[in-house]
Amino acid sequence: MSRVTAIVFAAGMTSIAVAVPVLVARSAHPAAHRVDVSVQGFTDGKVWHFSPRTIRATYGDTIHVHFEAVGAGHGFRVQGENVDLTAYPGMPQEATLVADWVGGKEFYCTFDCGPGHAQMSGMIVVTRRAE
Ligand SMILES: [Cu+2]
Repeated sequence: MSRVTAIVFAAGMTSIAVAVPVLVARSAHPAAHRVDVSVQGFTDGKVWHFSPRTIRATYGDTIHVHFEAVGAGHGFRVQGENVDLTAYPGMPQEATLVADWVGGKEFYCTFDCGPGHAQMSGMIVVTRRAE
């Protein structure tokens, strides 16, 4: 091995030695999580509401929604997302969506469940993933 070849080889090995730990450290960043949320739409005679009213996730998370209707049929649609469920008492529904935005997106009832129907909304709040 000539001296020049040895220097080039050494420089190459050094850059690999630097690059590999950086790449490993990068992939060790917190991975996206699965957020499981059980949402209930309530019609209890006085109050129409979702529980919880706020779903929190971090950017990139997969949100798995288990949606149950209590007291009457209820809908669960998420603004701008391909999620549109209708559940009836005893017949829960499931949906999965990826939190690929930062900020709030409203979810709301799409089933005419009674006088409190218009009050039935909530928010999915997605925060930035830490660098
Ligand atoms: Cu409704």
